[in-house]
Amino acid sequence: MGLTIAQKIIKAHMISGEMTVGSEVALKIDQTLTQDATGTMAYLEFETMGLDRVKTERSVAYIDHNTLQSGFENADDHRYIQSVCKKHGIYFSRPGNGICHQVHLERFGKPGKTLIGSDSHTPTGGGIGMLAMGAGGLDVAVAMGGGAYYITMPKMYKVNLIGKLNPFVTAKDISLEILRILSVKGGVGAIIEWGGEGIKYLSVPERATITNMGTELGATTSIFPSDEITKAFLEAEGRGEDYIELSSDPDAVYDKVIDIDLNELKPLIACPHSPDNIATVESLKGTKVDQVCIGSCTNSSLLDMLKVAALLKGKTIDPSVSLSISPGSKQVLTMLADCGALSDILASGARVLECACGPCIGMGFSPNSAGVSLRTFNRNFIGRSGTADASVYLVSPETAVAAALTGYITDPRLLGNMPEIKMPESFKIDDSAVIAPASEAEAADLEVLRGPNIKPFPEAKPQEDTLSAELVLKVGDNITTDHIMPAGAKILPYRSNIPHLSQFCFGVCDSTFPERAKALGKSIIVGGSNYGQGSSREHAALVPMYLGVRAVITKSFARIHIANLINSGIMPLTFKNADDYDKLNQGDKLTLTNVFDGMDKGEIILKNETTGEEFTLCCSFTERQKAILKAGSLLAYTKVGE
Ligand code: MIC
Ligand code: SF4
Repeated sequence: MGLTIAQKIIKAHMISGEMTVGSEVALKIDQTLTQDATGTMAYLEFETMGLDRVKTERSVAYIDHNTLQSGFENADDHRYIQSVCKKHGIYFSRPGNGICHQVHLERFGKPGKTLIGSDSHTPTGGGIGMLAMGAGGLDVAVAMGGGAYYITMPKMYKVNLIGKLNPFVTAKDISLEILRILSVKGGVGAIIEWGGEGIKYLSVPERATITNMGTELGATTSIFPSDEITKAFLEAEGRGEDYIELSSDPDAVYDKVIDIDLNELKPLIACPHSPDNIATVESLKGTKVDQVCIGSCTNSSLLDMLKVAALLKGKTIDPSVSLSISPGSKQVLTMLADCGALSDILASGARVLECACGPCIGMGFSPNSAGVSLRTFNRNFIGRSGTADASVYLVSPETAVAAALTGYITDPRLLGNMPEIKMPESFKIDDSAVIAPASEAEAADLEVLRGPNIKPFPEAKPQEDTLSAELVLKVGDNITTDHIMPAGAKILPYRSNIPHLSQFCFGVCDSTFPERAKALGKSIIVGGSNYGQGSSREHAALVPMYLGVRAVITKSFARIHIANLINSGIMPLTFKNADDYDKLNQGDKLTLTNVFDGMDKGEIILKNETTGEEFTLCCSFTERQKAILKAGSLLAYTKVGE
């Protein structure tokens, strides 16, 4: 039987396990990336495990999320990360050099290699044929130390692109179309391979937009073949030697095949507050817009920015709209400046922000009260922009420009002819903002610089055979890690200070949660389906653990979050019968007995002491996961194993 692209890479990197859907496989990881919002914790974990030099082929630490320095906290964390990188063999991409995924694609990614990153949009690397996955910081720390990365062997989906996109219809619209078809949980447990005739018209940045947003489907990752287009991109980056050809076998077998006819596709828009709440732009025409943001790891490539500049050239944005543009990398910004496109952007009245995540994670540029914001980003979860009552819509750069010019949601096809964009044959290469680590000999004497914002890890408690605890919080379907552990300018600087962060846990759902959970000392959370979707932030597990949460019971979980829960010693359990969800209420006293025996059997009995009812909960822990839960956390387990 033939293999898919992902199966070929998995096979070449498999340390143990079997390529049977649902079973655990351990993978050798070639490259890692971190960003600063998850990185500080990941490097603290790396140090705690007593690891010395990284064992990967390439590990890079990016500073792109917490670039707002309104106090000492972020600056101290940057300094910590820079010093830890120098000592332990990690390349350090300075603030201003760009968004991790954009820079990694430009400078470091390689087809056929494995990459894990402490950021959920790491699958951006799938645009050049990498097996690139988001992971919790602790898993990235382990991989940096040479340890395996464990995944549940996913199903294989194939999306065939038929035909060619019409003008003003873009890769972003393809991403929104697949979200319309599959929803935010439609990709859970699957790797999505993109193919068909239509891919030959898609450049690497366009492919990367699609694999980036595959994260919103809940997919393990998304991947394109590595072909002549990949080769041309790598050559333009001066990295022709990194190219290898990669495609699926003609007789590869897929669990699901979806066709998308590009000729039929229209400009699409994701409405508040979920990336799969899709409508056509046409159907929302005339909606007043207050703010437009162009950038983020989804749409900040040179190609995106040149299109935006060409559409803005000679025009002025509507006086009622505030427009921000964040180029994805220093390379993009420099090339925009060199060719004059940056002047066209500035002349239109846009505000140019630094090459960073910025508004995407609520680090500045929050909309006005009840404002409407159109963003080329990948997430529009409630409150993420920093304004609780804002309505955020996700669109392509072309649709964003149409709104900035008119002040209303406008079909970009009404902008006239799409100017022809010529991509340069080679990109401007300047890696001076990437600082190489010290040699092993020099590293021994180097000091790691820590600021006062770095607080000790919360101590995890081993799971017990009987768990009696109160149901402290009951939430619904599709709870994101932004609900569990919000981000934004006021909270993000405290990513290395769990006690401080804990005050904001579940703030958008119930601001009394932290206090109530702390008072109980031991508690259980109940959720609906796809619990923990979105960001990879392990803080969404570490903080509940700090607050005493011992188990989370749901209809289903998102992939990265379930791993983060186990790593933090919290038991993820699912209802055997989904209707039992309705039989539990906040405040109920719950007991799980014979937990250890139940872990082995895959079924644990839950007794609701308040109502007297009993239900069966399911779990499928591997031996390694059971040992982690019994030790209390992955860190404790790793130490025990020493
Ligand atoms: C996000 O887009 O939500 C983030 C911020 O990049 C996160 C990482 C984080 O929370 O630090 C992600 O996608 O994993
Ligand atoms: Fe940064 Fe936004 Fe991309 Fe997350 S989704 S990495 S916050 S640009």
